Amino acid sequence: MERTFVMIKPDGVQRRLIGKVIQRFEESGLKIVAMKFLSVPNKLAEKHYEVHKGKNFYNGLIRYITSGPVLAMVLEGENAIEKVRKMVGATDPQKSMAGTIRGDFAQNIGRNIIHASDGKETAKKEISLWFKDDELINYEMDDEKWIYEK
Ligand code: IDP
Ligand code: MG
Repeated sequence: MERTFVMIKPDGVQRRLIGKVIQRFEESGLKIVAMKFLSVPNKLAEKHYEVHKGKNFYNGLIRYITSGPVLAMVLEGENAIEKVRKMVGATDPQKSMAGTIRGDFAQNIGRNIIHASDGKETAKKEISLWFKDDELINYEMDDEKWIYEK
């Protein structure tokens, strides 16, 4: 099992898309192991997007992500990192496939409603940046034997 960090960005919250987005993850069989609704402090935003520092969209990106509350979560499942990235779709909603979250709910690269970790290293880093160890809940889902071959 693998864990990944996912965040519904301020535009996703403002557009009341939280329920629809989470429904997709739940229905796919992914398990929620942590969740938190928060206003992102500047420092956290800067750490989260540290790799983009210096790029022309960086300042706008920090303003965007701190512009209103976000829903941060950790999802767990088989191959969860890649699975969630596929469900989220390409960074630019003009290029994301229909059927993906960005493809279905977004129009513009600067307002693409959701974040998801892009690899094992970033997932590990982002989960520990956004959540304390004791905020990650270990538990069994009763339908796991129907989701996975066990
Ligand atoms: P990702 O979110 O799909 O991993 P990244 O390339 O890591 O995409 O970029 C992080 C975020 O920065 C994007 O989700 C988007 O919000 C923003 N971003 C990336 N490229 C641009 C751009 O060219 N203009 C405006 N915002 C951008
Ligand atoms: Mg990224």
